[in-house]
Amino acid sequence: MLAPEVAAALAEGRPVVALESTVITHGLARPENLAVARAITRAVREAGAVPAVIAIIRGKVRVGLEDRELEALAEDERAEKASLWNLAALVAGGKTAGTTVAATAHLAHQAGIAVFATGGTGGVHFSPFDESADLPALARTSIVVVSSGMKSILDLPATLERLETLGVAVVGYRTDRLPAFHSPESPHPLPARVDDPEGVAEVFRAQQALGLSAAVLVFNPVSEGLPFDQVQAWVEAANREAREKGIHGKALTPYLLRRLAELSEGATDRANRRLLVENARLAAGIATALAER
Ligand code: PSU
Ligand code: MN
Repeated sequence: MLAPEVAAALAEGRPVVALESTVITHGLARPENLAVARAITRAVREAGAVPAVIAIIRGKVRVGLEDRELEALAEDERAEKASLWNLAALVAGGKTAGTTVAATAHLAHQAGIAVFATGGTGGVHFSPFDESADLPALARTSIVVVSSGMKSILDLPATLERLETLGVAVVGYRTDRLPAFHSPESPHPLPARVDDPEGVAEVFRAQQALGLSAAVLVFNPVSEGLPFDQVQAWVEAANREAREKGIHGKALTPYLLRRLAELSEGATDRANRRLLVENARLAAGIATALAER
């Protein structure tokens, strides 16, 4: 299950960063997804940590993929999306799947990895009763998760309220407000702020010393993002179109992301790629800070 390189780093107390794979199988279009996946793993290495892409390959939990396995996963159009409600069945059935934040956080923690980078987490949708399993998973998994906010198609204030209810530790990285994925700033205030990787490591150590088992969710704003109001307007337009065309369920997110890319003439895709690399780099810094004591 553990790649030899990852196992060796963990055994020696060297920094390791877990990476989710639903962004590769479902979040980005082919063949751009492979280039981005490679850019993310490279960013982790350049920042001095070992990348561990987590995925389900033919029924096996894999923590750390070789480049040719990453390539096969990125090209696999039949790869499924593993969250917690189908993870065991995918493993038992010998399937191949990208893992969501919920599944990746669980598997990373099980493997002994303390830091995990993603683009955006799931959250509370506008349609009633559609809430990501990412939220309760973060509530019970002791791990640092670096993201640039929730997917821009979500109900942001409702998601923040839910994080508070669930007791997930939330910190802004060099920001007092919730970043909104493609956009570095929303109007929604955060409960805490840290300004360097060592500060995040201190919060995680305090969380553990307090006996709190929830994740520390670090919100890292994208460096060159899009204006918040502009992205919101595109999201509303794309949602309206999806309703008119009767698109819903599993097809909705890919449809919305593709429409956002079209409406923004590729700017949302560029921001997505940038924030994934930046989050990987920050996660490597946090993993290094945690390993240094
Ligand atoms: N954000 C994106 N694209 C994605 C995801 C998040 O911009 O593909 C993925 C993440 O893996 C996240 C998952 O954990 O979607 C949440 O899915 P759901 O809402 O079905 O739980
Ligand atoms: Mn859902």
